[in-house]
Amino acid sequence: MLTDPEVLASYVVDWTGRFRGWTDAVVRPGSAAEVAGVVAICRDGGIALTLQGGNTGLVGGSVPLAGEIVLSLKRLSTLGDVDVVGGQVTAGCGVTIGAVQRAARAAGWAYGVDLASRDSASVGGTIATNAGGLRVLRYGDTRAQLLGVEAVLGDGSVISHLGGLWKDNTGYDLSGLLCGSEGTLGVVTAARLRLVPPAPGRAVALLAFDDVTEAIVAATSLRRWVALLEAVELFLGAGMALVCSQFGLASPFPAAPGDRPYAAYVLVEAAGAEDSTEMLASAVDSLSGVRDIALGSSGARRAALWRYREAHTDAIARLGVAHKLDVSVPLERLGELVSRVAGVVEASAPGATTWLFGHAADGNLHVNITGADPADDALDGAVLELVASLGGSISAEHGVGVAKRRWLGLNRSASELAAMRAVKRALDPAGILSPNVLL
Ligand code: 2HG
Ligand code: ZN
Repeated sequence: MLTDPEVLASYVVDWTGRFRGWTDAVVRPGSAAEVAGVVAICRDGGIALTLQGGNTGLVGGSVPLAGEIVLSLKRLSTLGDVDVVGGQVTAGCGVTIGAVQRAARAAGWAYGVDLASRDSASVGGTIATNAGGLRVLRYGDTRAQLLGVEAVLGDGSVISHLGGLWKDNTGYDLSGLLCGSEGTLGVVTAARLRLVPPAPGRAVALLAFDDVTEAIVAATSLRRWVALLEAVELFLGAGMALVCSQFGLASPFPAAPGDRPYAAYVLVEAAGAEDSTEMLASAVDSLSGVRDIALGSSGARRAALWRYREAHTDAIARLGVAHKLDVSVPLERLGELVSRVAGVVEASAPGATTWLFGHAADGNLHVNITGADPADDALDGAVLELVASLGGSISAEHGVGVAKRRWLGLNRSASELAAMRAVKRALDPAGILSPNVLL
C-alpha cells in the first residue's frame, strides 16, 4: 500500500490531464487472492475503489475523483506459456498489450488487438473498456479475443473460466459482460486470450487526397476491395502538419513550392501469409481522388508511415488539455459527421480547434478539441448530440468513463439503463467498484 503523497500524485490524474482526483492510498495486490482480500475488506467497510491498470485511458475511468482508494493492478503481470496448438495464452491483468504481442509472435502467433499505447496499456484495462484500436476491422475488439476471464466480483466472490474452450455454450457469457463494464462489476485479474495467425506479408499505403469526401469514400469502399485488410485510418491535412511540426518529421509527399497541402490522408494496411504489396497497390490504384501514394513493406518503412497517424494523440497533447470524444457513426453518415462537427464545435466554443482522425473503416472518429476550457462540458454535449442525431455511438472504443456519463441516455433507453443497474446491484451490491463511471 502506497501512502506517500508524492508517490500518489501520478495515480490521481489521467493521461489527458483533464480528470484529476485525490486519494489517501494506492493498494497494489500481487495476486488474485490478494485482490479478493482487498475487495472483501472494502465490501465490509463500504470503502470505494477505483481500478487502475496502465492509466492510459482517455475518459477519466481510472481516476479517484471522489477520494476512492486506488486499486492498481499492474503487479498481476504473469504471462503464461502460449498454447501453440490452440493459439491462446493466459495473461495477468497487468501484462501490457505489447508483451502479449511479443510472446504471441515468438510462438508463431499474433495478438489481434493493437493500439498506440501498446507498451503501457494493460490487458485488464483493455478488457475493462473493451478497447478497439487499429485492427478491429479484421480481428474484432477486445471482447472478440476473450475465451474467458478470472475475476473478483464486487461481492467478493471469485469466478475463474480460463479453460480456453472455443465452443462453450453453458449459459451467460460472464467474460463478455465484464468486458466493457469499466470496472463497475468486478476486477478482472487474468484472461484467456485467443491468438490469431501471424500475417508476415505486410504492406502499408498512405494515400493523399485533395478532397475529404473522396478520402472517406475511398476509406469506406476499401472494406470491399482488399481481402486481407488489416487497418484503414483517416486523418486530415492539419493533423499531418501538426505531427510533422511537433516531431520534426519530413512530409511523406514533399510539395513543390506554392502547392497546397493535401486535405486528407488514408492509411491502409494489408497483411497475409505472402507479400501483400502488389495486391494493395492494385486495390488503391482503383480508387478515385488519390493524388499521391507512399507505399512501404519493410518494417522500418511501415513504421515511418504509421507514425504520421499514431503520433496524433501525442502531438495534440503538446497543445494542452484536449477534449477527447471518441465516437462512431454508420459508415454512410461518416462524411456528414466530418463536415458538420467543426461547425458544432465553433458554435459552442468559438476559437477552439477541432482535430479529426480515426479508424475510418469502422466509422470511428476521434474528435479532439484544443483551445477550449477543459471544464466546458456543454461542448462535449454539443458534439455528442450531433453524433447521436446521426445514429452514432458516443463511445466507440474508449468507454464512457467519467467523461461521457451524463450523455449515456443519448444511446441507451431507460429500460437498458435499468437492466444495467440491476446487473450492477447484483454483482456489486455494496456499490464499491468504480463508483464514478458509466452509470
Ligand atoms: C487512437 O486511435 C486512440 O489513436 C487515441 O484511440 C485517440 O487520442 C485519441 O483521441
Ligand atoms: Zn482509436
